[in-house]
Amino acid sequence: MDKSHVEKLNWIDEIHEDVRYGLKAKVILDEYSDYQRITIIESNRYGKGLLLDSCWMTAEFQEKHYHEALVHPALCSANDIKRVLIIGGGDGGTAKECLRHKQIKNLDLIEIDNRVIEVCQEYLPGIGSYAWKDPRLNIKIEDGITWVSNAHENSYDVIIVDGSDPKGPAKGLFNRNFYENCKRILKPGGVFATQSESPESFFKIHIEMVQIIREVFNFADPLYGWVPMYPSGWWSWTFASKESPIYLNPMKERADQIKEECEIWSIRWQQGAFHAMPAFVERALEK
Ligand code: SPD
Repeated sequence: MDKSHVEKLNWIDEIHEDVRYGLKAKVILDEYSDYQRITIIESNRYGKGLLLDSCWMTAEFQEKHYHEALVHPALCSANDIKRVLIIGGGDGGTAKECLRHKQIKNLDLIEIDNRVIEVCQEYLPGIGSYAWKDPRLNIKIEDGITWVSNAHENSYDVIIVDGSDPKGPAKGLFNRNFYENCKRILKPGGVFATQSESPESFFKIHIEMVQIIREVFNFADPLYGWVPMYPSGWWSWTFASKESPIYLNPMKERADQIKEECEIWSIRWQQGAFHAMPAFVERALEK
């Protein structure tokens, strides 16, 4: 493949605590929605990508690292997966991975910013792909925090939080009240999943998130992987359940139906990723 089709590239950086995480790319859209700055870039290295408020969210050749890690540990382990909720996820990548599971009957996607969906459908159509046309997908343009506080108890088998970083419209997705509502609306035998930031770049946020989610649900564990374009490249996703850590044990028959199309996730990868906790993180979580 000719890797030099995008010409006149500039460095596009996410700047975080005196470090730059950058990619050579061309800006093809840069605008402000009612909630945030939305930027679409095109690069040779990772294809087209999305930034929100100047933070990397996803890119065509990076999205599987993030979305498979967020979705499949939960969907391969919850007792039932008929009714699934996504909070955020406006690029469609989380929905696409979910809908590979045939047992899902209803997938609610609650995105606060309609413009993110429109822009991703236009510029990054491969990330949501077939999900946008799947009749099981119900998109609601609403605040996810309000949605979980209004939803009936025991109404979802799996809840997946695919928000951005804890500032701007996603800030409320990182607090105890939000997690308590998620627990309330999660069915028995259900699994909660959230992206939980980088243990290197966002150490304090990461540790606090895992501790609070553990206190709220009783069982919660982070899984560690990588999304090279994110700050430090090292990322985490945290899974929780009310009765036992069922998310640690993916079901083989569920894995068998998705594994051929996975680039990162496998039962083997998941087992390693839950165990790949550095000693300093383990110590911090024990405090
Ligand atoms: N700093 C990046 C945090 C990423 C959160 N979600 C990304 C959206 C991908 N669907």
